[in-house]
Amino acid sequence: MAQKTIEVQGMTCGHCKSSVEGALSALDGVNEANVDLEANNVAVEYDESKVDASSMAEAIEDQGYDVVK
Ligand code: 9UX
Repeated sequence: MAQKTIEVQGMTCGHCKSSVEGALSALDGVNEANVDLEANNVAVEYDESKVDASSMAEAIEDQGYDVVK
């Protein structure tokens, strides 16, 4: 299982946190997603053989947030 911290802009409240965590968790291969609102990032634990960084970024952007690349 791989781990990665993705920087995300625009998450300000608990609902933002839930949206991003929910969108990532819905992807096949994502085991765990945990948003840190103060740090503006999301820590993900995922299976590299099933999901990659660009699909995770896309899922976050679909929720209306900007991923820092
Ligand atoms: Mo509350 Mo988070 O309006 O965008 S959902 S700040």
